[in-house]
Amino acid sequence: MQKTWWKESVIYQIYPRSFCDSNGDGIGDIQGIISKLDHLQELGVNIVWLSPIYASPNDDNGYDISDYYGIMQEFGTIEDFDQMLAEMKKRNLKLMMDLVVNHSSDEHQWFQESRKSKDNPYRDFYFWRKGENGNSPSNWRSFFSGSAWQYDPTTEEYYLHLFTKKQPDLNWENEKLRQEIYKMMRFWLDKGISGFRMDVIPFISKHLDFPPAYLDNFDKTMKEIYANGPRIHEFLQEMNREVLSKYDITTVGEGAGISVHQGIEYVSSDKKELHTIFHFDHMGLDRNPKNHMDGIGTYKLSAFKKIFTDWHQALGSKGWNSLFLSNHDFPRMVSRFGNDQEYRIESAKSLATVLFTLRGTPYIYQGDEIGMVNYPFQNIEDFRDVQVLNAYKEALEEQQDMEKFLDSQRRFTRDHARTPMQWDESENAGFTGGKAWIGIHPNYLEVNVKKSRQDRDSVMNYYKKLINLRKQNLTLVYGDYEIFYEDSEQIYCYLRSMNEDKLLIINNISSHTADFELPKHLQESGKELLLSNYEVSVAQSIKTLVLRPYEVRIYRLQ
Ligand code: TEU
Ligand code: CA
Repeated sequence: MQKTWWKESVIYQIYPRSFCDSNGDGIGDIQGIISKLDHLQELGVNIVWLSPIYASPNDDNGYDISDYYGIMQEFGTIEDFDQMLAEMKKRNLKLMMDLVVNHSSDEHQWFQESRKSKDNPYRDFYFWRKGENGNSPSNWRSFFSGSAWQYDPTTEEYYLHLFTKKQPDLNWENEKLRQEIYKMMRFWLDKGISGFRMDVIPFISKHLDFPPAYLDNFDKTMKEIYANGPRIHEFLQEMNREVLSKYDITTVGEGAGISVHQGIEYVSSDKKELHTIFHFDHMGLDRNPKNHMDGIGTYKLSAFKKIFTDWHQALGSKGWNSLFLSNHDFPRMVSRFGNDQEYRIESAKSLATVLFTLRGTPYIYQGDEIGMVNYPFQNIEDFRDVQVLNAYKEALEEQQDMEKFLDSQRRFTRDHARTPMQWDESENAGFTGGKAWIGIHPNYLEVNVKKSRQDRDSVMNYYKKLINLRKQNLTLVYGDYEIFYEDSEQIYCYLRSMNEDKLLIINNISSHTADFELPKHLQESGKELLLSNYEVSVAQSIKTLVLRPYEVRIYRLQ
C-alpha cells in the first residue's frame, strides 16, 4: 500500500454560513473562520474542506456559483481569503476547496450569454433542447422538485437543471467550457490550496439522449441515468492530466450514484482520476430507496457494517476510502446512527471511533466534535433549505398530507446540519452578535466548544485522543481489516493489523448492554488498552465482557 500525506490526514469540513459570524449580520464569514482556526489546530486536524465561498446569489447556499473567481459578498473579499490561507499555513492546516462544476448559477455570465440567442458563443456551455409537442425534452426530475427542464421564452427552448432552476447544468461535451474550468482550478491551486472536493462529479458526463428516468425509483435513476455517463472517465482523466497531476494535492469526489463495484474505476491508482470518493451507501440505510424523503424505521447495524466491509474490500490496495458519517446534506450523525437522548456523549464517541479506525481518510463535520444533535424543527417557517421549501410548494399543490410531509422533513432535512456551530454559553452560542440566519439549537448551554474543552471526558477531548491515536499508529491508517460477528446487531468488532501490530476495536453500537466474547483465535495474553469511553479496569480479562451501551474499547494485542 502506497503511503502518502493525504491518507494519513484528518479532514474537517466547514460550512461557512454556519461556522462563525464576525460582523453581527447573522451569517458566518471568512473572518469568523480565521478567528476559530486555533480550535482546528487544537483538535489536530490537517486539512480543512471549505464548502463553497465563491460569489453566489445563494439559491442553494453557495452551490450555485455566479463567479468562480470571486468571493461571496456575505463571506468577505479575496483579501480575506488570502489572509485565511496564510493563517492556515501558519498552523500547518491545508485548504481543500469545493469545486462545483456540474452546474453554475443562472446568474453566471456564461449562462446570461447562453440564454440570449441560439448562436451565442456560450450557447453550448449548457444543455438546450426543444420540447416535444409542448412538453419538456425528457421526464428527468430535479433533485429539488419539479421537472429538470426549464422553458426559456427568449429562445423558446428548455435548459437542463438537475438541481434548482437557478443551477443550470454545464455541458462538459464542450471543450472550451472544460478549458475554462481547468483554468479556474489552476487559479486557486496557484494560490496555494491543497485540493478539491468535487460536487456531484459523477454527473458531469450526460447520456445525451436523456433516457427516461425511473420516476418511482430515485436510487436507480441516480445510479443508471444521472451518474456515470459515457465520458465520465475520459473527462476525469483529462482533468487529472491537465491540472491535478501538476500539483501535490488531494481530491475527493462526491460519489452520488457510484456503486460499490464502480468505485475503484474512479479512484484506482493506475487510472489517474481521483484519489478518493465519498460513497453514499450508508446514507441511504434509513431511507426508502425509491424516495429519499421517506424513512424506513431505524437502520440495521449489520447492514451498516456490511457497507464498510464491502467498500474496504472493493477498493483493495489500489483504492482509498473517505470516511464520513455526516456532512452539510444530512441529519446529525449522533441523532441518526446513535442515541441523542440518554447516550448522546457515549454514542458520539462510539461512532467517532468507527470514523477514525477504519481504513480511509476520516472527515469531521463541524459540530460533530462536540456531539451536536438534530434541531427541533416545527413549522415550515423554521426551515431554510431550498430542498424543503420547493418540496413544500409541490406538496401543497398536490394536496398531500402536510403533517406527514413536515414529519419527514423534520427527520431528514439538510437544515439539521446547518444550524450554527455552538461555541460557548453566551447569547447565540457565541456564533453571532446579531440574529442567526437559522435557528440555534436550544441545547447550546450544555453542548458547546468552551464547555467541551474544559471537561476531561467530553466528546471533544475524546476526538482529540482518537486523532492522536491514529497519528501514532499507522496500523489504523494502512492496516488490514478483519471483521468479526458480522451479523450482530449490537457489536462492531474488527482487527486492524500491519506486520506484527494488531489493534482490536470492540464497539457496542447500541443502547443496550451487549455480551461479547473474544474471537477464539485471538490471544488475550498480552493486551494493552489504548482508548475507551467508559471507566475500564486495565487488568480486566476480555475473554468475555458485558459491554455497556455504546461502550467502545481499543486494545493492542501482543
Ligand atoms: O449534493 C448532491 C446531492 O445529491 C444532495 O444534494 C442531496 O440532496 C442529498 O444527497 C440528499 O438526498 C451536492 C451538495 O453537497 C449539495 O449541498 C448541493 O445542494 C448539491 O450538490 C447541488 O450542488
Ligand atoms: Ca457575517
